[in-house]
Amino acid sequence: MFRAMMKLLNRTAAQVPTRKGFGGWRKPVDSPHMTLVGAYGSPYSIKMRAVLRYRRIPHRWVVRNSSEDQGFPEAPVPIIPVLVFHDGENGYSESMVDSSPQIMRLETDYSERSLLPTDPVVRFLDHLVEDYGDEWLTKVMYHYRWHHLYGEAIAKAGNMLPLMSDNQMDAEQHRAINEFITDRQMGRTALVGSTDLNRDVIEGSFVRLLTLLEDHLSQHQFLLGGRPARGDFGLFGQFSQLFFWEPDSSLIAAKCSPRSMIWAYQIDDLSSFEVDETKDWFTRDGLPSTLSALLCEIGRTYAPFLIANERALTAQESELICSIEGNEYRQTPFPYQLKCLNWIREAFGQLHEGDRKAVEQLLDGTGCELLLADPHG
Ligand SMILES: N[C@@H](CCC(=O)N[C@@H](CS)C(=O)NCC(=O)O)C(=O)O
Repeated sequence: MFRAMMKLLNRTAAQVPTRKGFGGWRKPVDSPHMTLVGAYGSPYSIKMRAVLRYRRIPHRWVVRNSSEDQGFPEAPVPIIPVLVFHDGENGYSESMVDSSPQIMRLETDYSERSLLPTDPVVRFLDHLVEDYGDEWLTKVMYHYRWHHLYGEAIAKAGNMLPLMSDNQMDAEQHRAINEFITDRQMGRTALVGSTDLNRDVIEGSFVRLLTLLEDHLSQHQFLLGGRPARGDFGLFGQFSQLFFWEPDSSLIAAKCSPRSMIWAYQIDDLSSFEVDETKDWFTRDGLPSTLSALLCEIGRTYAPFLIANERALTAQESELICSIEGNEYRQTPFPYQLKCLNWIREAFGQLHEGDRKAVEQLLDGTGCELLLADPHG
């Protein structure tokens, strides 16, 4: 074994057989349909890269501010990831932001390997799970990266994030950007809810989630059944950071839910996963109790938060206050998350009456039923 390895290592590049060398033929690489501009440390970017890989949509991955990040149409707001559509003639037709609308746009443009469960009721639940991942778990992610208690995590993120766009950056610039990013991000922890007051709520929700996922994943390959759905990617995006970057949360995850960590490695690149019609998504009549446990967790944390956020924004208050698991939770209200709540209500409103009834029954007692109530009705 050792000798075989040494032999391989000693070969010069010219001696290494290539596909061309064997057959005199090289398979053409599909020209990309789109470019995803993102960053390794951005949960939503890693989420979208995983979606493109699973859906087998030919794409380019470009790191924001790297030398390749040039000439793309400007996005409506300066956030990542940006999905840039190619026009088929070496140009670009459009740039769009926000991962959930990006996913839905891909659903209208491509039909193979869809992320939308066939049963409309389960499809609605999947929307809720994705949104919880995107908007609640991001608090957990930000907390374990930037909360003042986690010094090693802060040092790690500060050191690594600047290099993503230029790994040959000189030391002086590296130091300056490290300082800039660290100050800026630590100054924003309260904005997303990572404060001393909210610490128990945020950390408790992470551990409960891991525990229930461990149970779920011991029986099911994906969150919504035998093939991946939007919810898998929503949770995975934040987990890609919490599990594989942040030192403290990664240790907690390995201890509480090793299966979640392996599942996250799988979601990152499902390009070779074959969809098997006999292993489909769940249907409304076959939901396992472990999925209900996830819905209850969403109802314990994200639902009261969303409602309090709406209340505070409507009353033009500068702070939202709610009770989560008996603890007081406070944060500055967030207009984007009111949009999320309205998208949930819109999706619910678009269901046929029988499906709405089924969703109501399934969510009854989970805490998520709060989200369905029409505030004006
Ligand atoms: N709702 C967006 C969120 C995207 C987002 O917040 N991106 C962050 C990085 S992960 C960002 O670019 N923030 C801008 C900033 O920090 O200035 C999505 O689903 O993609």
